[in-house]
Amino acid sequence: MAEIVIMVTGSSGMVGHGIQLALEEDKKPNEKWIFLSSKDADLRDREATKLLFEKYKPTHVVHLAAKVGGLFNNMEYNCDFYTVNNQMNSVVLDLCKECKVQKAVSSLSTCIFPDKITYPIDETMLHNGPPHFSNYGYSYAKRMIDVNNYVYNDQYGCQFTSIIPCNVFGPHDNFNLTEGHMMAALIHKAYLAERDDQPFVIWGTGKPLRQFIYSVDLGRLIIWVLREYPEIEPIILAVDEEDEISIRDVGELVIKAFGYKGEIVHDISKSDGQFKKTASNAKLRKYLPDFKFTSTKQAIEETVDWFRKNYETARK
Ligand code: NAP
Ligand code: GFB
Repeated sequence: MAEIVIMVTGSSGMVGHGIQLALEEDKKPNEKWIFLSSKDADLRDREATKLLFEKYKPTHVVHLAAKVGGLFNNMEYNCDFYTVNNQMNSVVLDLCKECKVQKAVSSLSTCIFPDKITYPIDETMLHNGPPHFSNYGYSYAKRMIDVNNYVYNDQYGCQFTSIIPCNVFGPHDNFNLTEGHMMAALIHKAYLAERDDQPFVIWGTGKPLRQFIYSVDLGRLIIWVLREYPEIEPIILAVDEEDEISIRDVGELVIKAFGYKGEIVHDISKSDGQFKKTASNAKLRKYLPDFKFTSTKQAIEETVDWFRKNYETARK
């Protein structure tokens, strides 16, 4: 069987580690996986990135590298989120074309869908209106990946596709209290609340709703998309709609995982961001009707356990 070389950009992050953990029980003898981080090259630099393609000669690319952040980080740096991601994505996908990569899988996000939309969201709605104001920079850069996938296929026959994960969390996330996503930030806050006997503060009202996918489950699904998914159109990788959960309920699962019995405080001076972005995984279920997601409760417990053991070295 022909060897395939899979180059994963942005693999030192949370989702990249999810793939590596998932591969531990799903290796194939003819697959050679190359895991890259920004230390290998700044993917905004075409010449440096071209050297990586020449060195590894990938037949497949999983493009995860991105400037990524939570609501509050996005609100403050929309220009950076747009320019950095747009530069990286253009360089990587054009080199995939130039180096005749057989298949490329990039990542979008359910937060980039139109803000005014009907629910549940599905893959056909991606460009049906402007995204939420809080992260329009990131959203438009990510939507251009989808446009790139179609124009490279139309003109060059490239097989480029993308995944649309809901909110992801897990080991190796960015636990920084202001830059990070909510789940990672709440885990860090609960750690400090327990250690320093201080209140556990949830920003906003706690009423917004989110779907959460565990990074290891997402890793399993990305491996499947790379190996089996045949379409150019993106595919939503989200837990079932009925597993959508409020921020407040997530906070309660987090402090329960720590055994913290102290006070929960809501800082309503902070924004709630999007109220909901309920996404349908019907397309995924059509392909993988029996896929089993890790429960959010169990995934939180495993991530809290990881964070306690790795507090000194975790990104925070
Ligand atoms: P992450 O933990 O922040 O990792 C980001 C990765 O990108 C790191 O490996 C980082 O390398 C690399 N990177 C950043 N800038 C780079 C540059 N200029 N050149 C080369 N590499 C660069 O992010 P993540 O949460 O794993 O997200 C991975 C992908 O999933 C992203 O495309 C993101 O949009 C998508 N996604 C994430 C979520 C979520 O909730 N986290 C939801 C939906 C989609 P260093 O470690 O060397 O800095
Ligand atoms: O994960 P998050 O920052 O981003 O979640 P989004 C924000 C929601 O969690 C808001 C509440 O309702 C916040 O009020 N929240 C409560 C907190 N406590 C905290 C906290 O300590 N930190 C944070 N960050 N939020 C992101 C997009 O939207 O979704 C990104 O901005 C990305 O681009 C990501 O795509 C997946 O889920 O609102």
